[in-house]
Amino acid sequence: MMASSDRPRVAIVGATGLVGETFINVLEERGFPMSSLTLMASARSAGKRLTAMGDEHEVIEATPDAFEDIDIALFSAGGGSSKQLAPEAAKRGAVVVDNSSAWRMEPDVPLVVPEVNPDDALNHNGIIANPNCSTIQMVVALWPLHRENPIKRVIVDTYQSASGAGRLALEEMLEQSRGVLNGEQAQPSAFPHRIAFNAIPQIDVFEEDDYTKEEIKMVRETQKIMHAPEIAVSATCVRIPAAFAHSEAVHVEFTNPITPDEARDILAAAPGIVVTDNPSASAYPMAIDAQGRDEVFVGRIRRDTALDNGISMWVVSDNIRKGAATNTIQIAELLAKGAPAAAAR
Ligand code: L14
Repeated sequence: MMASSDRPRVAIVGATGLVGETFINVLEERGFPMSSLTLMASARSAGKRLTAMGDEHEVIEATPDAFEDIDIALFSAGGGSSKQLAPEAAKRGAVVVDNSSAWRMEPDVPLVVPEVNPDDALNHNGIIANPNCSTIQMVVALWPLHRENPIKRVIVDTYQSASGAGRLALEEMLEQSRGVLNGEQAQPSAFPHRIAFNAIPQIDVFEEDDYTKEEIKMVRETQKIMHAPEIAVSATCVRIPAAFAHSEAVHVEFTNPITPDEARDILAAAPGIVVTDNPSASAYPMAIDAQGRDEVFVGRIRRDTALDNGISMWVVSDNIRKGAATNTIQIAELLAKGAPAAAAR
């Protein structure tokens, strides 16, 4: 890694994707201190030209040797390339912040949400994982509550936007919606069924006990990020035809009594959260308002009638920004600040 006074040389792997494109925008918006930016993608996308920081960049193929002169590599090119290339980049001295699920549950890979466990980012061996989008927005809301009143159990149902499955999936949802309105037959490809005017209770593949991989990720990643394996978590993840931002109905059981007003005050004071909660004015978070924003929006905060010491809430955030690009770049900012453990590598 570079001397802490130097600005890092940054690479984006998967630069042509939805998250890759947002990496560029977020780096630019936040004025991320870097000395160079290299855009990489698979051989298929290499040679494309993209504008970043006001300059035209040619996208180069991500190969092991391409990481020779890179200090921080932001990966969002799918699990396969992360599995293969992240160790190659790390071997060449780069610190990888990886958006895929390939490394998240490895014991020596920190899984970081800066509002929750920033110190974990300093303790890496060259790879840091960015959590799943649905997990990130949930733990941003759970953590400040858990610190005041330990959480025993979380039951969450998600309403996830089409963009989570990538650019082609987003286009499929939009095209299919137009087609269905015109009386055409839908041809599902990115999703297991027609997504237009539907709700699909499957995200990713099915695994043990008939839970999907997305649901299992929410359980395990939440426990790892919060350092709380004792919290029981159950998730049902559902795809809906929203374009951007995931919404979640979160039901939380606490150890001790807590009132909705107490929960609202804790959340309103917590970093990265905006509370929008005025039922009489029909004011609550919605996907269309969260799109393009970096915060986690929380509302519908109320007593959960089915739990002891229970609170129910509605949590919304842009899955491509806080759920992916922004969180990854917040992690890179922790590194660029000259994190002691990172500098000692
Ligand atoms: O684990 O399809 O990072 O909405 C994020 C997007 C899992 C699937 C992850 C989706 C993926 C999810």
